[in-house]
Amino acid sequence: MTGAATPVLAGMYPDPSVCRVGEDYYLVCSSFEYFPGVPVFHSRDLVHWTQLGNALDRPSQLLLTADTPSSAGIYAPTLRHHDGKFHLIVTSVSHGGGTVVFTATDPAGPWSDPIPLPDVHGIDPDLVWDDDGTCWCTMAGVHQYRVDLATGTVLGGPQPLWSGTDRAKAPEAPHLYRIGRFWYLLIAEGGTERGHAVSIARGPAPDGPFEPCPANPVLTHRGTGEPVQNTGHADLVQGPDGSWWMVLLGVRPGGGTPGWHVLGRETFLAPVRWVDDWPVAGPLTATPPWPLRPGPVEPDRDDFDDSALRPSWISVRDRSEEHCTTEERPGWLTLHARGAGLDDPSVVFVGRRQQHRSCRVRALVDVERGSGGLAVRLDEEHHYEVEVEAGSGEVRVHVRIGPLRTVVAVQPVPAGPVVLVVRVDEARELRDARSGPDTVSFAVEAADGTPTTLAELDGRYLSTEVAGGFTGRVIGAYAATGTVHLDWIDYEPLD
Ligand code: 6LW
Repeated sequence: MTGAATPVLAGMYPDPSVCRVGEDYYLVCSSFEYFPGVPVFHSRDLVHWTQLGNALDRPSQLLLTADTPSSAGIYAPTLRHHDGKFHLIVTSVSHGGGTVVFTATDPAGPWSDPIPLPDVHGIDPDLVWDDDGTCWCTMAGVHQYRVDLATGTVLGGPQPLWSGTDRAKAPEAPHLYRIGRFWYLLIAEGGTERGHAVSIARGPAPDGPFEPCPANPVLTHRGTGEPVQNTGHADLVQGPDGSWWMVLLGVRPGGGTPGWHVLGRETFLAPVRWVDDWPVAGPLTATPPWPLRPGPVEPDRDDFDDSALRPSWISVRDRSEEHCTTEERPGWLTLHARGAGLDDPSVVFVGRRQQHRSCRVRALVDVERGSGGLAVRLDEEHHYEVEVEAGSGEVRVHVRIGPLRTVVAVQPVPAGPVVLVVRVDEARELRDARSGPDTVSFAVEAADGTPTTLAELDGRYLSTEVAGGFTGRVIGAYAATGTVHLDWIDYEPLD
């Protein structure tokens, strides 16, 4: 049975971890080189998610510098609620960050300063407590520690645990649960690419011994025609009706072969039923059997009338008031460049995840001096942008694909504010097996709103398969030199 191709959290929201507190659900994702980091969501139905904030929203929590490679930074989190407090554990894979815990009484924040666990090594940390209060921290690999979170010290371990199916690579994303009479160890294996899978084992205690499920993997789309691929990295949770579900990551490749995914790894939902105390998972769905309870949704337009930026806006590695402010020109977002464009890790950029296969982003941009505009970013080596250069009175479309840099369009543009447009159109008809996933086009609007298309570009070069790494597209405004003001920015789904 082919599952739904609808994520419950579209766009680059990978490595989901979910926990339930009463009728409320909370979910967090990896955030890599982006600041603020670790988006925190709330839901009442596991389908509609409203972003509450970002757990790591100040430099003392999140060390990202120009030396932090793209797709490094903050890897897979686990979110758990214990003894009246939320616990978030992540791996900061750069600058010796290692395993770090944050706590909060309110998931909307503020979150604590980091509690490092310097002797806990690896990625994909999981937390669980047993009945006597012992805290078990299980890592990709799979190995396990007993830890004291208050002091960040290791009380025992590391000890190896069941590490997945013979010959399967990358046993990771472990999560431990006490369900009924068993302790269950859920893992991802096969790697986060097309071979990704979810497998499980069970045992009498949090440290095993574990026996693998005879039906492993309990969920995978490898080798299938499913529109969602790379499914894995799951976390289990009980639905409002007491049934069991999992959130997990997947991708939606587009185009011909081998397929390119541009939105990053997204979060999907799947039912779990129990047979002989083993889970049977799938198919993916976005319509669980209980009444849906949509929460507040961000409007398509942001006119920057609030002093604080919405939590969905992310920047590359940091965001200081000196370079990014809504105070300087009330009702506008002002970006002061560091003199670095999108090829540089310290570019001044404010963007949001592309969440739809087809969409249009428009912004009223006033390049007071210098240069800047609207960009579609995968990383420093893969981005397309439409840029106004105030000195020359020109608008240009820049293309960066790996070692190649070029300008594909140049056109005069009147001084003062101008509407710039980025449009992404999913490839509906494939020319042949080599067709890319979409077209990314750029335009500038005349004063009467008439758009002039400047360039139409193949979107495959802004995909994870081409760029590599773990992220997906982010669309937003940047200042390469000088000062750029934005009056408003619209994100319009066209799916
Ligand atoms: C994450 C690992 C993975 O730590 O990719 O999906 C890594 N699997 O579990 C980065 O997202």
